[in-house]
Amino acid sequence: MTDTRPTLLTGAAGILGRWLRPRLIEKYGALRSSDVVEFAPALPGEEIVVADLADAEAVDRLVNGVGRIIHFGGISFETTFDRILASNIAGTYNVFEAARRHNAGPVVYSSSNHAIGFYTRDDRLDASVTQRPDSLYGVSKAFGEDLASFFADKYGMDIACLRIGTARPDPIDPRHLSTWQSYEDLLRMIEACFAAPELGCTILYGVSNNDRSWWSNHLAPHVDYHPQDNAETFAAKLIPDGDKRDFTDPAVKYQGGPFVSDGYAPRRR
Ligand code: 15L
Repeated sequence: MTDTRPTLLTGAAGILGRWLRPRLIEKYGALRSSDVVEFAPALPGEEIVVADLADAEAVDRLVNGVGRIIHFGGISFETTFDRILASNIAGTYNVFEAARRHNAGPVVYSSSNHAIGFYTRDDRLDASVTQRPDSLYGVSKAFGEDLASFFADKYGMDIACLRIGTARPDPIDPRHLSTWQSYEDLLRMIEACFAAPELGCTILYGVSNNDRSWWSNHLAPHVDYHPQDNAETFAAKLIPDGDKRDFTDPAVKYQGGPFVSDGYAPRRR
């Protein structure tokens, strides 16, 4: 049966959130949009709620009464552990726990490729690989995935964790030839998650149909995702003379790119 409760989007003032809002309203109707910062104006069919995800009571009020949840809120870059702890670790726990209490969901959660960023560009990954986070930010996403697994196994919740590569209008860096996910394909992935008969805890790679992709979603056939875009269209522009980068540079060697090389200090024997 179709869920007529409003859909909740966290992180609604962010770049992805702003792009998604009108499209989610068009697809699912009433939308409750939330962020820690004020934003305006509300679109027709939209209710805006300013809430700090680290505040469990505020999140409880936010989640009360909603159906589908798109949890894209939190910090999306590397920063101090205190900030990551409040925003991403406590924040994601508060969202999942409120969803459990209020019988809300399914949940689509923005994990990140940085949960597996220490695999190299020669590795080919599916959802069965062990997490290899490349940053405290990546650790928080790995935690969110583990939390999703726990809530699915223990309480029967449906949560899709999207290991989003690089969601942006166009690829602008050679790394993006592997990691890019167009906004339209990201929306297709969200819709496919909500259309799935059951998710349990499903790990998906948020990536377009890139010739140079490192990632496969073959372990999630229950999510009918058919990406339409391919970063290869931009290859001639991004690497006109072929890929001449230094493949021993950690920012190139590892899938997480600059998140790996930031502060990188390998063991010396
Ligand atoms: C992410 O998880 C970040 O939020 C985003 O800003 C990009 O850096 C992206 O990963 C990426 O790896 O390109």
